[in-house]
This record gives sequence, C-alpha cells and structure tokens, in this order.
Amino acid sequence: MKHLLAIVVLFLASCSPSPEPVAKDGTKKLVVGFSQIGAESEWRALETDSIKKEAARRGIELKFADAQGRQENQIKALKSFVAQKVDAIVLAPQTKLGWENVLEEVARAKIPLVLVDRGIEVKDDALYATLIASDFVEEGRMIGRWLGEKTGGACNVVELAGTVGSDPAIERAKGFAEAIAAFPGVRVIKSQPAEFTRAKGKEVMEAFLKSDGDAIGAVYAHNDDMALGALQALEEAGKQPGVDVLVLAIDAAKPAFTELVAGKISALVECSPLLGPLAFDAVEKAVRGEALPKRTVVPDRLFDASNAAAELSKREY
Ligand code: GYE
Repeated sequence: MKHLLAIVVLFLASCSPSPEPVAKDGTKKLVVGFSQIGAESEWRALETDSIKKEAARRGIELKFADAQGRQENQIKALKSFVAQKVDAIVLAPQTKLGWENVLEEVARAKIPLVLVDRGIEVKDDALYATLIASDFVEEGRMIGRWLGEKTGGACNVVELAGTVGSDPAIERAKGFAEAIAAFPGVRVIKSQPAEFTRAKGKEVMEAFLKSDGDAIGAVYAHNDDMALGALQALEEAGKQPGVDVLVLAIDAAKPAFTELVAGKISALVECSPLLGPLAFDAVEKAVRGEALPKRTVVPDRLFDASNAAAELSKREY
C-alpha cells in the first residue's frame, strides 16, 4: 500500500507542469521567444548580443532560436514558441514573403509578435504588433547621392546585393537606383547577390574583376561584410581601394569603420544593430495590451573622410 502511494505521488509530481518562471520581486517573469536569422554578418552578431543582453537586464527569459540562414527553420521556431505558450515573440525575418500562415497561427494563440530589423509583406498588418527597423530605401539613397556628387556624376558601379528576397537587399537596391537616376553618368553595370557574407562578397567581386576589370569605378555593397570581402579581392587583384576603386557600404560597424578611417572604404551609412532596448519596450507594451505605432524608424547617418576619424572613438558598435 505504502509503495503504491509512493508511486502515485511520484507519478503526480512528474506530471505536474514545471513552475512558472518567477522574477526576483516575485512577479511572473516574461518568457519571450526570439527567432534570429543566423550569424551571416558582424551586424547580426551585434543584434543578437543586444537582444540577449537587454533580455537579461530586464529579467526576461529569452528562448533563442538560430535559424542558420533558413526561413523554414524560423517557421519551425515560431511554431515551437506557440507550443511553449511564450508571452511574446520577437522575429527578425529573413525574407519579405512567406510568413502569412505561421503568423496566423501565432495570432490565433494570441501571442504578440514584434518584428525587428527587417520588414515583411503580409495581407493583414494586424499579424504583427510593430516593426522596429532602419529605413533601407533612405540608406541606399544616401550612398547613391554621395557617389553621384563625389564622382561628378560619372562612374561605373558594381553592386554586391544582400540575401535574395530580403527587405534590406530589395530596399537598398531601390534607394540607390533612385538616387543615381539624378546622375545619368553613374550606372550599375553589374549586380549580383552575395548573401551578406564576407566570403561571398570576395567571390562575387573576383568574378566582377575578371569580367569588367578596369571599367569598375565603384563597388556598392549592401553591407559591411561584403565590402570587406570586396576589399580583399581588389587588393589581391593589385587595385588600391579608395584610389582606383571606391568602396561604399551600409552598416558601419567597427571592422568596416576602421577601413573607412584608413581610407580603403570611402563612405558608409550606418544601420544600428542595437535594437534590444527598443524591441523589449515594444514587447512589454504589447503584452500589457498597449497600442504601438506600426513602425519605428531607427535613424542612420552617413560617414566619409570628413567625419569618420572624429566618430571612431565614440562608436558604440
Ligand atoms: O545590414 C546585414 C545583415 O537586416 C539590417 O542584415 C539587417 C542586415 C544588415 O546581415 O549586415
């Protein structure tokens, strides 16, 4: 009889749900799922770090899922967050399309979803609470305008584009094209995706140098990492970046910023990856049921030889 009782008690204990996470002050801890794209760039590593640090600072339990560059893994992560009944979800979406079904599942479970860093296209904007990101079209315009003005309106450009179908790749190409349209002599002679990585940036730049060699006046890379890969390719081909070929990019994190100060990169537009504080302000408001603006734009600045050196020691990322 005693044995039977012990077995029943053990059984019940093993079936009881695990206790809800509790914060130091005794209130229930928020549990937030974060679906990250991967670790393709310096920017993304900085964003991951900012989100993890901010969650820890606020006593939020973060369930972190790295999709290793595959949207299907992000969709799986969202489904698993729904199954785990998290309080909110933060999503950095790899591509613009393909979210409708899984976001409907999230909405049915009444879990607020905050988009960070990239936007998506869905029929119904109510599928997400808010988007916190830079204005990628404007980033592209700023670089395009700079190039048009600095080159006196004549230059052949090769473009290293970001991940196909991603918001920043689409919008940075669009903004740049829009700005250089005012300078008919500035032309994109080749454009190819290089996945936002240094290795691909180098590989594609090598191919551009083979096909177009001396005709190339500038490289426009949709992010720092591809620009750093392009620098390597240029130097290995015996070209002097900043003199023979101008290199321009977006992100402006420390490794590329250092090359800007050294004169190898000629202009950078920043894109802040420090989204943790804004993301969790939004999460906490959404969980409380407060209204949020559909979009918060993170402002960006342009840096070149005129202001880079003074900025370097002040850079936060
Ligand atoms: O510019 C790039 C990255 O989504 C804004 O993704 C982000 C971009 C960033 O891999 O470096």
